[in-house]
Amino acid sequence: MSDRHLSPLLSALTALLLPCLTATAQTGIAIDHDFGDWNPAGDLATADTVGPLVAAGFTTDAENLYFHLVYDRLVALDESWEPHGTRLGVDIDGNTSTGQIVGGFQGADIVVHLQDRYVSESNTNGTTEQHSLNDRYVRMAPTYGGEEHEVSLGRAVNGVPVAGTVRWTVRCGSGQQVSGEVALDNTPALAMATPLERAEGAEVRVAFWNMNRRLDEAPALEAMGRILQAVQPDVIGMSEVEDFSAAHVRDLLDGWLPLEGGSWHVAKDDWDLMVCSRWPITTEYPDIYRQFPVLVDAPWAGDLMVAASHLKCCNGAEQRRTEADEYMAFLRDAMTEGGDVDLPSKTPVVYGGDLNMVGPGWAMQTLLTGNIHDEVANGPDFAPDWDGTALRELTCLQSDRAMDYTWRNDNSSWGAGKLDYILVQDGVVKVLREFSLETSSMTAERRTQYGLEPGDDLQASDHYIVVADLKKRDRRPGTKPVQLKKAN
Ligand SMILES: [Ca+2]
Ligand SMILES: [Ca+2]
Ligand SMILES: [Ca+2]
Ligand SMILES: [Ca+2]
Repeated sequence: MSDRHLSPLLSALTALLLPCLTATAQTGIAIDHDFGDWNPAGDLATADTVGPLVAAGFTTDAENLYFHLVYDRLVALDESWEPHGTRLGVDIDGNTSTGQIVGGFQGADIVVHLQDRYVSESNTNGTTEQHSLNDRYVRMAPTYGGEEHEVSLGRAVNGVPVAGTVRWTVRCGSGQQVSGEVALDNTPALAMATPLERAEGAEVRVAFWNMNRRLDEAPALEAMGRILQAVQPDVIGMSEVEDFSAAHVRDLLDGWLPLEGGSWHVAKDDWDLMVCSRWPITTEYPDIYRQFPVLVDAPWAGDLMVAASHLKCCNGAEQRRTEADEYMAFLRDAMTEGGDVDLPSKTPVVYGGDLNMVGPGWAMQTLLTGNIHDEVANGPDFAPDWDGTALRELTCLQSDRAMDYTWRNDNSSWGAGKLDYILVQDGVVKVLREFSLETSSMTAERRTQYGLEPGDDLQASDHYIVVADLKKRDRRPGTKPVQLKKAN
C-alpha cells in the first residue's frame, strides 16, 4: 500500500495502527480502546476544517453500526469537561426528507447526542422520540478521555434494515462535519468465546471485583459463588467490602472454592478493600489512600505484589490523580533501594480494581507511565515496570462479546463503561489470558458448561469481574533467543 495519497495525519495513523492490524487474527470491530481493528486508510475521512475533530470513519456488521472518531485533544465522549458537542447521525431509510437535520446533513433518522447522553429517533409521523444511550445499545471506548474513540450502535434495536445503504455523519460543536455513505454489511459481529479455564502455563490467575456491598445478600451470594467457581481465581482484589470482616469473606471463599487442607488468606485495609489469596499474604500496606498493596507468597521464585484499588468516583478527576500519585510514590519506593519498602528486583506488581476512570483519565496516565503530577508531595517521576518502561493496561474484553465495558446500568443516563482494570508490569510477567465476564451475553450452552445463570453478572454486583492469567518471565525482558544466521 502506498502512503503517497494520504494526508500526513493518515500516514502517521497508518504507521501507528499497522502493527496492531497484523496481530489481529479475526476481523471485526471490538469496542475495546484498541483501534487496530479499523482499516486506517479506508475508514477514516478527514474533517473539512481545522478544529477539535480531525477525522471520522464508519462501518457496519450484522449487529452494529460503528463510528471511529479522532480528535486533536483529550475528549470523553459522554462528558462535557472538554465540550465537544459531537452528534452522530444516520439516515437509515435513504430518504433525505425523513428525519432530522444535523448541520449540513439532512434526513438523519437516528441522532446520537453523545455529550448530552441521549438518542433522538424520528418516527414515521414526523415526530422524534428520546431514548437513553443504553436503551439504544450505544457502547463506547475508551471510557476515559482520549483523542481516539470507537462507538457502536445496535442495529436491530434502532430499526436499521438488513440491506441497502446508509448515509452517516459526525458533527462537532465546532461546526466541523464528516459524512459518508456505505452499503450495509451483514458479516456476523466479531465472535467471542474465550475459555474461562486457566490458560496453559498460567502460574497465577488474578481477579479484581467490586462486590457492591452485597456479601450478605442471598441472591447475590449465589451468583457470586457460581461466577467464582467458573473463574477459579487464585488471588482476588475486592472493593466495596467495608461492611464485612476478613473472616466473613474467608468463610465464603472456603465454601465456594475450598482449599485442600487449609483456608483462604484474606487481608483487609483501613477502608473498603480486601485482597484474598490461596497462598499466604506475608506483608500488608494498608495506609495508602483507597489502594491496598500486599505481598503474596506466589508459586514462583520470589513474591507477587497485588494492589487492590478503588479510586474516587465520578466527578473527581483531581482526587483520582492525587490518589494515583500517592500509590506511585509507594511503588517507586518499593522498586528502588532505600526509603520504607524494598522489593527484590523484578518482583511482579499487579494493580487493579474499580478505578472509576472517567473524565480526562489523568490518574490512568500517572499509573501507566509513572508521570507523577505533584512531585513536591510525591517525589519524582519513574518508570513503573522493572524493564524501565510503562505498565500495560489489559483490555479484558468480555469473554462472550467484543466489548470492554465492566459496568452497566440500563436505567442510567451514563453509558456502559470500563471502570475496572488490571495493570501489569509486562516486562516481568506474560499475560496468557484476560477477560471480563458478562454472563447475560454467553450462549446457553456456554453458561451450562460453566454452571452459570444468565443474570449472574448483575445479580452478583453492578461491576463485572476482571481476570488475568500470569506467568513470570524467566528470561530478561527485551531479549530474544539468539537465532543462528543461515550461511549464504
Ligand atoms: Ca477496537
Ligand atoms: Ca431519512
Ligand atoms: Ca525502597
Ligand atoms: Ca511529573
